Amino acid sequence: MNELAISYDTSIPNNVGLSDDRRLLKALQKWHPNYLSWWQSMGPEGFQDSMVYLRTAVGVDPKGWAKFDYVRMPDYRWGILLAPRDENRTIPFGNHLGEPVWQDIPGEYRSMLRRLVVIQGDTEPASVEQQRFLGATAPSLYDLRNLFQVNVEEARHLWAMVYLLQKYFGRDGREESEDLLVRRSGDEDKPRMLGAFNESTPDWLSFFMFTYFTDRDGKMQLESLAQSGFDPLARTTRFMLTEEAHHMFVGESGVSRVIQRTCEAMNAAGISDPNDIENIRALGVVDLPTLQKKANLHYALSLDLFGSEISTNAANAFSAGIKGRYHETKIDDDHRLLDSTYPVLKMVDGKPTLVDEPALTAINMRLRDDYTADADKGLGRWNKVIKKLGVEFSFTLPNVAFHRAIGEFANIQASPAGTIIDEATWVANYDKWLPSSDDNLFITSLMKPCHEVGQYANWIAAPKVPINSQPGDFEFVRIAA
Ligand code: BYC
Ligand code: FE
Ligand code: FE
Repeated sequence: MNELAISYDTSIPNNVGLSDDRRLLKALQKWHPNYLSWWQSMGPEGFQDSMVYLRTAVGVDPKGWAKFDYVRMPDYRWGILLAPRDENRTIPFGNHLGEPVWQDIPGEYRSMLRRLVVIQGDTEPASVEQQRFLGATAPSLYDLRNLFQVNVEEARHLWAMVYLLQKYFGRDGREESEDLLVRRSGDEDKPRMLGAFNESTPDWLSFFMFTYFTDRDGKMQLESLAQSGFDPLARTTRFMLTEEAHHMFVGESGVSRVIQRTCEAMNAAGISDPNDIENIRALGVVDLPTLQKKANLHYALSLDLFGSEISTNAANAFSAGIKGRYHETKIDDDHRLLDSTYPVLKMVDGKPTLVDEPALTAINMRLRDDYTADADKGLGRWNKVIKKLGVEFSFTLPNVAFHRAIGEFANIQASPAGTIIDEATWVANYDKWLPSSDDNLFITSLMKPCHEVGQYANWIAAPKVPINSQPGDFEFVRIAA
């Protein structure tokens, strides 16, 4: 079988030989209508009959894996695609270091793997649910198309995890697959599993911040799972990462375009003080301090997705060879972490302090540090846009102790600068650090659809980067009447 090509000989495009595995094919075909009814009821609201200029994966060859064409979203070909198999691959870390990777699940690690696959799978449809009302207020057809591109691909990521569950976890896997369609983002009785995926994504600034910060947690987690000794998981997540890059691009370029528009409007109006909020807002653009507050919120929510700084779950998954570290094979150490340490930020005598801890239990902390470094780079690029336009302002990531719900800092309050503060100080200041109800009202007031070809809402600049060489005035969505 040519793993680089996709077969279309069943209703589910795939490069996993589905037509030779009747049992699995049957299980997936049984799940498929339930999936479609989830998409119809919880996927993008409206636009289901519109023709959207979408990228569809048609192979896994890094040199050319996608084609672009107009598709109605319900007709999108959600496929099962795994990166090509490397016959000589060995487990790159943990107690089984150097052994050939597993093509099947070792019995002793079954429940650990199942939990990780289910958690990963849960986040994908959750994000689609969170974003389902955004189409109505899209600032352009270009942005509308990008939203739907992200949505169909997150839904494909659900397929990726459901494939693993149904192929390798038997009856349990089939039950978990059904449950993935039952939980709902933000639902009181059946919420999604992780905190950030039960928050709402009420406006386009949230969407851009989410795809910048939260999809980047996705990248880090998928990179760690891409190292897995369970080869089907590694290969699945590797291909997901190919799609993931676009999601973070949508976030980074989206925020960048908002910044650009704000600075240009300030310059045109002769406003130099970025804190002259009232006059800046009167121009119908988003003041930079409000964007910083949005970034504070989404960064803090995303940090929570790394779990506790010290975690035996993470240590066990590493030792078992199930979940590695970011760029595991490029790290210069023993890849077993038997007696090394890692500096962990902990509360000591009421102050955040770096303490050396066994590296094995500090895996989550390490990944979170790698995430922070990765996330910080985009802020540097945003700041360049501001500087170039001559405005004096720069974005900074808040301290990791700020506004946390998981781990060392869950029970304290800290300022964005990282000073531990009492409850009264927090209450007196949080509207300065996080979007206030006034800020949200203002943002909501800007969220009017701009669905004219080649037009962009006043608060966002036209894009610089085309989609598949199509410029900003291309008809990215043909909206059905
Ligand atoms: N919310 O040992 P601990 C993506 C629970 S995003 C609620 O500290 P562990 C995407 C934890 O479950 C990537 N509960 O943590 C992005 C545990 O509970 P149990 C998604 C939380 O297990 C955008 C207890 O606290 N993928 O793809 O080392 C759009 C103690 O846990 C949270 C993954 O996350 C929380 N935030 O690490 C679309 C990869 N944090 O089991 C998609 C798979 C912790 O004791 N998941 N808890 O009842 C994992 O690797 C790990 O489960 C976590 C947590 C990193 C999430
Ligand atoms: Fe995803
Ligand atoms: Fe994503």
